[in-house]
Amino acid sequence: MSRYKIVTADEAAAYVNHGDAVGFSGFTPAGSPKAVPPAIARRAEAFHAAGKEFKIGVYTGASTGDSLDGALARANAVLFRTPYQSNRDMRGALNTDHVAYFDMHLSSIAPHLRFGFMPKPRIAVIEACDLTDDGEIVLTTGVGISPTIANLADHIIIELNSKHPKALRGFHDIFEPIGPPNRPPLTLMKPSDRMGVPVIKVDPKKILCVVETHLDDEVKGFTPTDEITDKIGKNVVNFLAGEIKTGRIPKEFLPIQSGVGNVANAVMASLGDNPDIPTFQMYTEVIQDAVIDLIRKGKVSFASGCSLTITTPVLQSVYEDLEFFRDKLILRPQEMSNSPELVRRLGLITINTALEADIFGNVNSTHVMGAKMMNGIGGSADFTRSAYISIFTTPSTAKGGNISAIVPLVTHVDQNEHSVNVLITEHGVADLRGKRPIDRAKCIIENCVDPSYRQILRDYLALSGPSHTPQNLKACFGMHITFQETGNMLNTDWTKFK
Ligand code: 0RQ
Repeated sequence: MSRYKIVTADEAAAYVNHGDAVGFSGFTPAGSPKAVPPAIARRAEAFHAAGKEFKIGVYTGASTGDSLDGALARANAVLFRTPYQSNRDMRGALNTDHVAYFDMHLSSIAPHLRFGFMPKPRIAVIEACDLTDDGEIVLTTGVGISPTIANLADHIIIELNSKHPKALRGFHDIFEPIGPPNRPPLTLMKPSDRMGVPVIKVDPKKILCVVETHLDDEVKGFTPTDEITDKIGKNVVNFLAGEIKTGRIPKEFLPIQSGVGNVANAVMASLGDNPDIPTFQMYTEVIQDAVIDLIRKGKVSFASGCSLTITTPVLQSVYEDLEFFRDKLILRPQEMSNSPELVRRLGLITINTALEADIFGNVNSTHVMGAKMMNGIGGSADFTRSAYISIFTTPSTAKGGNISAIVPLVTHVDQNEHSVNVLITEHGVADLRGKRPIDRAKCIIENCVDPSYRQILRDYLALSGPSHTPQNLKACFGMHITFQETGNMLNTDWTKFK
C-alpha cells in the first residue's frame, strides 16, 4: 500500500475529464464506489456553474447505489449509461432523454467492451477491501465488470473501503475468457467449482491514487412479504415440487437462479420453507438476504453469484461469521455468473419477474406502457434463454387492480414466447411447455389472470378468426389504451377497437 498516493475523493475526481468513459466496480449497490462518484458529480456541477460542459459515459456491472447513479444523474453529468439502473433520478433522466441509456444483457457488457463495440473506459473506479504493492486488488461485495475495466482502462482509482474485511480475499473467482476464434470452454461443472484466481492483478503503475473510505453498501431493505408475494412463492414451490415428483426435475434438484426485487426475495423464502424441496445450490447473479438465511438453515448448501446484495445488518452478520461462509459462497464476474454456456450446462431453474406478460407467453420486464424504462433487462435473458426450466412470476394486477399484468400483447418484448416455459401469479401456474399459442392463451387466462380480467381476455381471443396466433392488430393494445384514457383496464370495451 505504501507505494500509492492517498488522496481525497475530490482530488481523485479531478483526474476525470469531460467526455471520459468511466467504468465503475460493483454489481447492484454491492461493491459500487461511493465516494468518488459524488465527487465527480460535484466537479460536474462546478463546471456547469462556470458555463462549461462536463459529462461522462458510465459503465457499471448493473444498478448501483444512489451515490453513483443518483448523484451523477442529479448533477446532469451523464453522457451515456449502460447496462442497467434502478435509480429514481437516473430513471427520470433517461426517460426524458437527458441521458443516452442503452439496455444490455449483463453477460454481454464485458466482452463487448473488450471487442471494442463501445468506447473503451479511460478510467476505472474500483472499490476494494485490500490492495497490495504489486497491484493485487481484492474486491468487496460485487464483482460485476471489474476485471475487464481494470484491464482496459488507462488509469485506475481505488476506493479502499475498511467497512469490508481484508479476509474477503478468497471469496472471489476472477476469470476473463479469451475471445473467439478458438475460445476454450468454461469448465465449471457445478456451482462450487472455480476457474480463476482470488484477485484482480494489474500493473501497479496504472493505479493513479487511492481514496480511503468507510462506507456501507447502499442496499435497500425489502418490503415484507404480503399475501400476494406469499401466494406466488407457494405456487412456484408447489410447481417445482410437482416436477420433482414426476421426475421432470432430477430428485437431487437443480441449481436455482433467482432475479431481483421483492417478489424474488419472497420466492426464495418460500423455497426454503417447503420440506418437498431438497437442499439445493444457487447459481445466480444477485444473492439477496433470503439466501443467507437459507445457507444458515442448511437449505442452501452453496451459492455462486456476482454480488452479495444484502442489507447492512445481514452483511455484518456474515462478516462476523466469515469462516462459516467461506466454503459456501463465491462471487464471480458477470460474464461467468450469467454465462449462457454455464446456465445450459448446469441446468438452471431460473425464476425472474415480469412487469407484464401476454396471453401467448411473451414477457416485458422493462418498459411501462411500452415507453418508460423501469430498470433494464438485467441478467434475466442471459438465464431465461438457456434455462432447464424458465419461470416468470408477477402479481396478476398492478396499481390497485387498475392494470392487468396479463394483456393480449406485451408493449415491449424482453423474453419471447419461445423462451418462457412457465408463468406464475398469485392465482396459479401456467405451464406453457409443449403448447401451441391458443392453448397457452387459454392456460394463462384460466390459471394466472385475475378473475376480474378473465372475461375481457376470453373476449379478446374471440375477436380473431382461426389462425396460429389469434392476435387482433386493431385491438391488441386496447387494454393499455383504455388504461391511458380512463385509468382502468377493466373499462376495456372491445367494440371500440373493431
Ligand atoms: O411501481 O413502485 O410505483 O408501485 O412496477 O413492481 O411489484 O414492486 O416489482 O420489485 O419485483 O420488480 C420487473 C421491475 C419487478 C424487476 C421488475 C409497477 C409496480 C411498481 C415495481 P411502484 P414490483 P419488483 C436479475 C434479473 C428485470 C431485470 C431482471 C426487474 C413497480 O424484477 O427490474 O429480471 N426485472 N434481472 O406498481 C405498469 C405494469 C406493472 C407496473 C408492475 N404491468 N404496468 N406498472 N408495475 N407491473 C437481477 C439483475 O439483473 C441485476
